[in-house]
Amino acid sequence: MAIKNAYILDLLARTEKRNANEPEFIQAVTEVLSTLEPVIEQRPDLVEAGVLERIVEPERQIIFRVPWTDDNGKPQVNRGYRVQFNSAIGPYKGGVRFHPSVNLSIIKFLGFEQTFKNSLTTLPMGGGKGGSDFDPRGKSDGEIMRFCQSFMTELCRHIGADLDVPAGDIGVGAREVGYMFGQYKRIRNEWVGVLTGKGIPYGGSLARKQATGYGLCYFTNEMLKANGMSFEGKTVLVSGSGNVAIYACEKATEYGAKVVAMSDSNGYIYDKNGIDLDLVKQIKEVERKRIKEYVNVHTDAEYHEGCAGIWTIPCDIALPCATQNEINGESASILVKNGCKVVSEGANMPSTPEAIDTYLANGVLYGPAKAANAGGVATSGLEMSQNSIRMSWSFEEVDEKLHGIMKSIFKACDDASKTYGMPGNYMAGANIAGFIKVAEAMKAQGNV
Ligand code: NDP
Ligand code: 2IT
Repeated sequence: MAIKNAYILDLLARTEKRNANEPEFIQAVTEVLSTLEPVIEQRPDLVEAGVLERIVEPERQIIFRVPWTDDNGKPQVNRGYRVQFNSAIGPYKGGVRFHPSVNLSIIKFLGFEQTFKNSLTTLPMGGGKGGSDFDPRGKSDGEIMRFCQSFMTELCRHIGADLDVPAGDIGVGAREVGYMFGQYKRIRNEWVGVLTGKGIPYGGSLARKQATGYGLCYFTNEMLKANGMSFEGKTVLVSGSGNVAIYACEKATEYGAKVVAMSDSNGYIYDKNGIDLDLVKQIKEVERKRIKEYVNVHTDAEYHEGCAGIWTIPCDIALPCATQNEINGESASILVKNGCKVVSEGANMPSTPEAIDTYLANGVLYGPAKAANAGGVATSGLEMSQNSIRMSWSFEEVDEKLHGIMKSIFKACDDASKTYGMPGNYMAGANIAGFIKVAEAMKAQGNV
């Protein structure tokens, strides 16, 4: 979207200058600021309070050395990050990503997005994100444990149940959260809900594992309903085959859709009969192998090398659930040409700006990440509540709360898009609704 407001253009230029060489962070900031023009015009008080200048600057950025020893006894070193972005409405909250691509730009874009996403959940959580350029692929269980322990040995002094509560993200699931939780408890000598996504026997919440994928489908279902559509009988593409992708596939199938493709960072599978999700779970969750193993069992399915090819398969609905910028302008155009009507984001920022322009120009229903994938962190919020009251709720109770939250997130996006003159633009609606709550809190708390 072209930005016209002179104040926003100037702020963006200053932000770009201050954060040179951080393309993902600038991309996320540009997207949000480009949709805030109508709010800024109506709310000069927020500009006067310096809310925008402050909201694009993280409150605190921590970068640290993570030394660990591999199975051959050789010293290894990675870089750890925690960016505590915004605590206006609650303790910093957000996942930890272990992937070789991790750098400060990626952690800052994720922390920035998290601030607005967490605001949309209706729960009192600020925004934060962390991670490391450690590559978990091909590492033994012992190496993963030693890495997680070393990472937490440093991180533990910066986090706390009422201060900053990390969770999982790419490369960090229940196994890694378990090792980090154990190390925190040992060093700090206290049992508190300092991480979410924990295992069920030690304070984890039922339905947290399913929450991001299920939540994505709950949100998408609301968006479809509001536009006279449904999942029933639709052909769906789900990229990725990790935590978010697997449970998005499960719920979309439950809603009557047929998921025909999934992927990992090496390639994608196409099964015209519909994905056999039990097999995908076995390959990815149990055996931790590559998605191409799928065609050894289903010999009539196809495997293709490369990630982008998945978007060339004709579909009604695309659910990108792998990583940032996985759909570019070219892939978006192919999706549209093949009749895709809906793109709803499980991953964080999976669509490039050119891809988003293509959706909006072609009337594709677009569910933006910070709203559509907020079910994961919302359920993390429910895990924090359960830990605080020292209770655990049933799967059904948590799932019902999650469903209610996703409905209210869709309504907030829809209402804001209408109030600010952009009906059906849920990206603008999500940014505006998420922003206003944080901005009001920041203004009320003074220039801190
Ligand atoms: P997982 O590690 O469980 O799965 C990630 C999946 O994406 C894997 O299939 C992985 O393939 C693939 N992938 C990762 N990086 C790339 C890449 N550079 N190119 C292509 N494929 C890639 O992570 P999650 O499922 O938890 O996370 C997926 C996305 O959802 C991320 O964007 C994350 O930020 C977002 N998200 C996660 C939430 C959660 O609760 N977990 C909540 C909200 C958003 P491979 O195995 O080959 O690496
Ligand atoms: O991007 C995200 O929202 C997550 N990775 C989940 C964060 C959380 O704290 O559960």
